[in-house]
Amino acid sequence: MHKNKSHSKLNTLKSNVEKSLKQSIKNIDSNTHVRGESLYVDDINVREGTFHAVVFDSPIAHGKIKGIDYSKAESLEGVERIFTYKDILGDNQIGGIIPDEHLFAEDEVHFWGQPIALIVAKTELIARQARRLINIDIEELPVITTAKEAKEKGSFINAPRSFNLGNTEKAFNDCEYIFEGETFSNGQEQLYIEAQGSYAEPLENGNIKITSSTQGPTAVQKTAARVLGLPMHKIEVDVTRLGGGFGGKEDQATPWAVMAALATYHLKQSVKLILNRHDDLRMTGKRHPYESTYKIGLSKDLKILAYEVEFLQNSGAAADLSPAIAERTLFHATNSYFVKNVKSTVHSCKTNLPPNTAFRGFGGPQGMFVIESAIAKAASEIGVSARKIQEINLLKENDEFSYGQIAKHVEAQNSWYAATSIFFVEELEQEVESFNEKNTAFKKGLSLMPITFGISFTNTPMNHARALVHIYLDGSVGISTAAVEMGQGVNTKMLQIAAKVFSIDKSKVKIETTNTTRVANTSPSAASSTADLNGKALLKACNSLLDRLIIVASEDLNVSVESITLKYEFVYIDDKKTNLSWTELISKAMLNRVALTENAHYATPEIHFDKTKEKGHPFAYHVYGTAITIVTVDCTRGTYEFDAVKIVHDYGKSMSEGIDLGQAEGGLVQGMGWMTMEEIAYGSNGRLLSNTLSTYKVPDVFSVPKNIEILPLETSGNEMAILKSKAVGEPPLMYGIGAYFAIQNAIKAFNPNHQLKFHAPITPEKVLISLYEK
Ligand code: LUZ
Ligand code: MOS
Repeated sequence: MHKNKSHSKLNTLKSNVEKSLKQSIKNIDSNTHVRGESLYVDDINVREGTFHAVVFDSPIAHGKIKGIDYSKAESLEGVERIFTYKDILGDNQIGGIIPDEHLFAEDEVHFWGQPIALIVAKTELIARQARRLINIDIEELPVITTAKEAKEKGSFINAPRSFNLGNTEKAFNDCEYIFEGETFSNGQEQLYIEAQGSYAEPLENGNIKITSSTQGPTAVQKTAARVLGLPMHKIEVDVTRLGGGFGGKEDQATPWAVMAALATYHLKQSVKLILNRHDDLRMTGKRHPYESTYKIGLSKDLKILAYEVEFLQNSGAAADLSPAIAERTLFHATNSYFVKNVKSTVHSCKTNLPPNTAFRGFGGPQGMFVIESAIAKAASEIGVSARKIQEINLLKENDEFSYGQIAKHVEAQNSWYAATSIFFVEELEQEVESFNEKNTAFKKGLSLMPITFGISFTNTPMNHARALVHIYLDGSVGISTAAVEMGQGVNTKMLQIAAKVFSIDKSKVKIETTNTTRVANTSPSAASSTADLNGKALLKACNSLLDRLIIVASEDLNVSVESITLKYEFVYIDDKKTNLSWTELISKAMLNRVALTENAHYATPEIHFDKTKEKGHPFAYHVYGTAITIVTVDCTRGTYEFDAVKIVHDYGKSMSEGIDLGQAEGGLVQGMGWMTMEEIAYGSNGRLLSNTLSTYKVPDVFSVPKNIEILPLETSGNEMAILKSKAVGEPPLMYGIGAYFAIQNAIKAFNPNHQLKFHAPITPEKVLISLYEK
């Protein structure tokens, strides 16, 4: 075997990664974060006399409101006013994709935690005390909490969608093996460290400024204008930064911002509305739980010939982003595999849960879990390793996705073979096997998880961005884009782009807040696309300014434009340094009355999608990778610890290795949490039971893998990505799916009678039951 060679290659790669990490730029926010100086909504200096607001919400999941008595609450000392739907001058409507959601409930409530009124008082404490004094009389109506029940009762958000390729019915006739089954994956709480919040202030002439912890400033502006009955230009939305979003603030930061703005409009005084953790957990939607059924057919040589899948998405009580999320589930239903015959359908099922919403991966992980389950089932029944089926079916160049896009620059096999060879998977498998032979109380399990994730908003018209660049007369630079910094490091990437184009020190570049008056009509920071879209717009703006400055320099130095370059804050002629510095060049440009401001627009080229045919080319490119996960299960207790996760990830040509590694590690662990320990529970009455951090457990330092190794795939990158550095926000989350199957393999090693179940998360309780199942 090539054991030694492979191990020395691994060591070389690891030391290369360490070297590039040392040289890699540090997150520009790291100093203020560590010192506690970063400004979130709740840190902004408020005006004197600012009011504080608390939301009064539905105490049941479905009912008719018979009457509400606010009188006791209103008469509490310090309560200024209580706002309901009756105070709305525009539309009581916040639905984005489908107009099906009220800001404040009118006659009916549809989920536990649905906002009914806003209590505005001198302090938050008084508003909370007032909330307890409100008496509501509601007639209870039947409650639906599961997608299956909704489907049986015909309760849907919209019509189902289907992506189809080839002819599955015919293909099943040619299959040697056919397996069917059911899967369930639960929801997931975004659990941003900073809860939802907003601060609204009155400006002159009835204008309002909202500071919001939102991924989508334009959505806040648009919705506030609609609810208040104002033109959009009267609403300014500003975002400093977010303490995490994870999708939970793509759509669902909006209501709190609009409520604060509504109160500000009426009171002509600033109003702050910050949810506490308990209110946030109860009132906001989460990742969608999915109940799915599949049928998979394989040939004798383990080619997947046909795959049928039906997804039941638990959408909650209103559409929110559910239709878009359902669509992305279909886009990723076959994960990293080429399947010639696919029939996939998704139903967005309307239930009495808070409207479920975006969460890192956006329906993709739910789709991938089902095909990985189908493969695990087939492997177990046929008696081969899942790895074999996965490997044989990996996507290749020019394969067709079910949605018509032809796969180009495919790295599915490259990342797979890189991971299996660099990390020597056969040796790892042997170690697991020999451990399992020697031990009875503990068993190990290993799994592989390839990922393929499409980059672009699936809704083509959303793939655009703008950047506004000012060079000030002292040579310092200010940059505005639509990118929202939520801890992912996008501001650092934006700064790198400007510093690189102008060849100036990063201390000369400032990234401004995200503000709708500077950059308008924006898409949210989402879909892993923020750095690509905003970065490409910024690159364009900076390059236009650079062209202009080069002309100034060439005229000043009396040489041709072609001979001029800017390097390390000096002008060079044919690679020879001149005495003309960046700062002097800017002064000369000012004297010559050259514009030092530029605004540029970028729209992703080549992409399109036809929803009437469900075919097209929706993605700019795909991100690939492969994870190897090894777990040890304690067979007495049902608990488990992850020995290692070893990944080869396709970063393209990373522009910020440290930031990208942080995204990859964070995504992995978040995905593992979804698959293993994060258990959302609702009562049959629709009440959230996992409503505290003691009953909803997310990964901590004790539950992360003991060893995480993430190596970059050697690749030339992709031109559609910013500086060839591929999108990294969401794809790594899906490596976490491997955790489920690693645990399942360990259970099988202990209990050969175990009938595979695909019901995530695979909590220690479920593991224990499976270990001793007869
Ligand atoms: N948001 C969105 C997303 O509106 N469209 C998308 O395609 C998407 N994908 C991932 C995450 N958020
Ligand atoms: Mo999203 S799930 O807000 O990229």
